[in-house]
Amino acid sequence: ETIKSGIPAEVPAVAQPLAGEATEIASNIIYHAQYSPHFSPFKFEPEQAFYATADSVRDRLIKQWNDTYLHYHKVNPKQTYYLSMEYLQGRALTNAIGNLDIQDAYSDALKKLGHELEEIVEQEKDAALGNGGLGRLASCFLDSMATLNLPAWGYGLRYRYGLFKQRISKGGQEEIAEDWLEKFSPWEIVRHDVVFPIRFFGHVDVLPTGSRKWVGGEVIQAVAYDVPIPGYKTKNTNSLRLWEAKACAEDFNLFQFNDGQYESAAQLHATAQQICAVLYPGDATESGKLLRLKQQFFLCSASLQDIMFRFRERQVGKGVLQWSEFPTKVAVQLNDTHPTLAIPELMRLLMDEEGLGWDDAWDITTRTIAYTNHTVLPEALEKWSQAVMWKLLPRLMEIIEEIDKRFIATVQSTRPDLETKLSSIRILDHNPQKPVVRMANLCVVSSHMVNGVAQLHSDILKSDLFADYVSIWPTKFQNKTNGITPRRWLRFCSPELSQIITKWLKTDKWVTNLDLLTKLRQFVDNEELYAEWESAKMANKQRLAQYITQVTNVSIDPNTLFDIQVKRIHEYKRQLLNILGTVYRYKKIKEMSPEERQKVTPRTVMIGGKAFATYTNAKRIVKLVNDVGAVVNSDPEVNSYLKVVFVPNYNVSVAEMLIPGSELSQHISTAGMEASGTSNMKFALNGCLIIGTLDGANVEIREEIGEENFFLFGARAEEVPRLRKERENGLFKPDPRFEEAKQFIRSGAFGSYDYNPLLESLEGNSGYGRGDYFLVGYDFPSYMDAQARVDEAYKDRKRWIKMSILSTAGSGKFSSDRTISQYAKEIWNIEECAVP
Ligand code: GL9
Repeated sequence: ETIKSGIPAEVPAVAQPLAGEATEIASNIIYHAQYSPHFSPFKFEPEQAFYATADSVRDRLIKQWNDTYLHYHKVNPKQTYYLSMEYLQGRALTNAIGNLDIQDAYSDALKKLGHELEEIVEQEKDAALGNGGLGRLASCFLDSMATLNLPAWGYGLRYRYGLFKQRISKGGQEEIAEDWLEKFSPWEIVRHDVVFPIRFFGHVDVLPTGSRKWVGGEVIQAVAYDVPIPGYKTKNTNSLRLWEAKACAEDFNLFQFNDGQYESAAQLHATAQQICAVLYPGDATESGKLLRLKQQFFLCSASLQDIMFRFRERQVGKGVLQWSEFPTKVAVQLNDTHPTLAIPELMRLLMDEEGLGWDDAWDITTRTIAYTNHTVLPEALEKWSQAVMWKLLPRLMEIIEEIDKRFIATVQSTRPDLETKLSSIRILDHNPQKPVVRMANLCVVSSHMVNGVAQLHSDILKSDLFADYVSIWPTKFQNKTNGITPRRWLRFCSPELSQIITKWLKTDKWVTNLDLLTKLRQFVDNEELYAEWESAKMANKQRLAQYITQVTNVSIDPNTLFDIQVKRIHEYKRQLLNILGTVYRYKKIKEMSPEERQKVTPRTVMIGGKAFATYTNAKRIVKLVNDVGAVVNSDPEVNSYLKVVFVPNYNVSVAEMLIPGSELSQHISTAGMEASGTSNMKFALNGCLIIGTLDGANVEIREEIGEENFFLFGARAEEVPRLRKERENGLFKPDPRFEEAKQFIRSGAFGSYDYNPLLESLEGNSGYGRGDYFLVGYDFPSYMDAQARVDEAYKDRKRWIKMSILSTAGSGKFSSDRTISQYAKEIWNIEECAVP
């Protein structure tokens, strides 16, 4: 109590180093509470306790992180650099003390100081520098790279405002800027000594030697902020280097400022600030597009200058600098096309700054760079206006033109049969309406390896999107099925279930060797395991129920089936299928007699996710879910059999609460459209059953856990084009249940909001926003049948628990440790470099 209210007088007593780790930690926390200059030293409320705790954890991280850097520097192994515009890190405290294996000591230490660790970790804001699966994958990869002792770093941008905070009001979703740096982040270390200049605009000069040089324009400085990434129970602590933009003091015009012209005096400072202001600035306007392109180049140029600096530094004393050895020391992985500019930028730096010729630079670039494709959705395949590129990045455009020209020449001389395909496989698209650069094509042509993120997706890339390239480079294309880190997504988010697994396997080695989970199959008929499993799941459901009540004011019953769909709101992910099915269920329960209702499997349907701010139909879906929830939850005839809640502001921390408490989760995208999905893996790992289509990684999850433990429905990917054709030809006959559900919404059962535009997207045979492109109507009947199988299965408690155990037991393949080992061996050619 005294510590909480006013520490100065009491501190020396606590600071007396007594024996025991917890006591040492407690005094270290107190030290930080007193001497870190962030807060008044007289307060020790949960917020101050969090920052002091984080600072004390950071001391340990910095030590390991320095040791790791020095070790890599000495050994000089080949190192991977993961370039990504997005990282969805979430909170770091639980993960850091868990990976450092000092959780208990920290918990005890905080108790001594009058706080509970569980409450303290809640104080941390999520670092949400990403949109969804792609960004979270990058974060899982960082965890696995460190855990596997791989010399591998992440590079990204330090956005001031990450993903928006979602608030739900009468009108639906509202977006609010989320300031994760409002106080400060205890995890980042600013590196004032690591600064690189980044040029925009300007022009290209031809020097007397004939070489070319990009000059003029504006030059912004990239400053490094490092976030230490600890591995699980290892000393290796890698780095996530985030770039921040700033202008130089020389760019501040004192004369103008003193003349009262404040804005023009600091113009470049303002321009610099825009670069890292927000994650994914809206790109509907020309200025928005330009800003996004600036961000991409900023990441690529800063990271490559840094990588080349390090290569040079580590080659010192080894004679003349051999740039041809660069690919034996450096692997660069492009996380989607967002960092494509790394290709022409590496070419530029090698040629214009290091004086190499085209052929040598090209050889080095292509051996260094590899590209991961994360989507086949046409709207996500980046195309940049050639005019904008010439203006912003004139020298890079020259290089891209040359790559395009040489690619065409090679195809023409070696593959005359591809002449007719050239216009679609070349990099530049010179169509007169809007000439563009096709970034995916640039990536495929310039990378030594290209991979998809689940087997089905990789197959589709080979047979469809990149088919012509496969005929040119048959061995360039690979699959690397995504994975998730078992630390954050089981060990730390569900200590209850983890303990049971450890007890039955008689080891906790599964945390780094997830395949060991298959051994749970031996006990799949053991009553004692069933009882423990069920009570752990129940504890997680209770925790979740409390959370839901706290954020939505809806009370939910932990004895009902917890059915969850959480992910970005998108028409292809088909939250609309879920809510239409739920509406139908509601209507049927309402029509039942009280006796019939007794046979219903009671459910709580939870849907959560953010809609992109300008995606109208996605926002209508959010509103519909909320409107349905309001009616169903207040209907006394039905609400003990069905509740519908929209979980607001879905993010990493919310996921850590929802997933352990889930029993059924929905992964119901139109087949062929979800490249992989990764939350499906998290749910399965936590013993949650999946209702899903044969899409993305669902296919492999079903293979691993057994088809009898997976509620499958819906069209297959190869049927989709035919089904769309048939529909266009007016051959589709909707199921009466589907019509009934839509009609019920139209009748105003869920309020007076006009849902016609949304429902019309599911109707008609074709046309923009019509024609049910995502086949909700086609899949509806088989979806309802699968849901009926779910209801039946849930009634048989033993059968359900058995399926739940088998889900966890079959999830070993989906560890990101497995994914990263495959990247390391089959793409990067890097090896473990453990810090002794
Ligand atoms: C995505 C795919 O849509 C997912 O299916 C995949 O699991 C992840 C990671 O590979 O990548 N591609 C993509 O652009 N996003 C993905 O989630 N989108 C967002 O991250 C918002």
